[in-house]
Amino acid sequence: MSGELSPIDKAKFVAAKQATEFVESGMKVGLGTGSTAEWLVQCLGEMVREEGLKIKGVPTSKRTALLAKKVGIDIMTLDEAKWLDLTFDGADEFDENLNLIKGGGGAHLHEKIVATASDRVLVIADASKKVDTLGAFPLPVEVVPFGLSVTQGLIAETLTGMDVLGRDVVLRMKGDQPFVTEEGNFILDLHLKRIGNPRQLSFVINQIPGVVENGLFIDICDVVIVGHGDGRVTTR
Ligand code: ABF
Repeated sequence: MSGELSPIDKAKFVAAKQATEFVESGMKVGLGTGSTAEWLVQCLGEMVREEGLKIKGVPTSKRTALLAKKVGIDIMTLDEAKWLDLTFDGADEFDENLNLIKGGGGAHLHEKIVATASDRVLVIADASKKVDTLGAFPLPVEVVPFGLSVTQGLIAETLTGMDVLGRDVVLRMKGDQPFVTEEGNFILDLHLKRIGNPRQLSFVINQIPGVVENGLFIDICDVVIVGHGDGRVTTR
């Protein structure tokens, strides 16, 4: 499956491959979204087809659901599963406390609900996602379309009192239209450059009416499996 890969894809693949060691037959498994999570879904599919692994997957996006079905993984909804043994997902950034920024793919709402309903959350990432301080990657915030400009203004105002370096709040676009999430909402990307207190920021942003969920994952991730371009894997 790994063939001739670029260093970045090799890093994602080896992290995903290593992560499969945490899976056992009979488990209900959350399946994240993004290119790294897709490597994991491919690896799990291979184990289902060739080793008889029996799992039920709960996908966090339509894209992941399609891939899971294609590679032979049985899927169910989170409501059918009720609780999960394990969730695997990617990240846009992680710090030494295993706090994350997610949502670059626009799926962080489902990802956070699924991760919160899991006994363990394993993040798989290439080494470039490790940062000393979160915030270089713009923080995604899912908001309802109603009153968008008011919500946008309230977020910008709230940021003036926060320990951040940048304060631009930008509506995510797809072509000339706003990007729409699977829940029919919009995404505001917060260009903060540095987030001094992620826990406080996450709490404060989620108090604003119109905000559905932000992409900071605080105290949710249990392990990060880091792949490197030379094929090494390290665990944090
Ligand atoms: C999902 O995919 C998102 O939360 C995150 O934004 C993104 C990471 O994508 P990739 O693995 O392609 O870098 O996990």
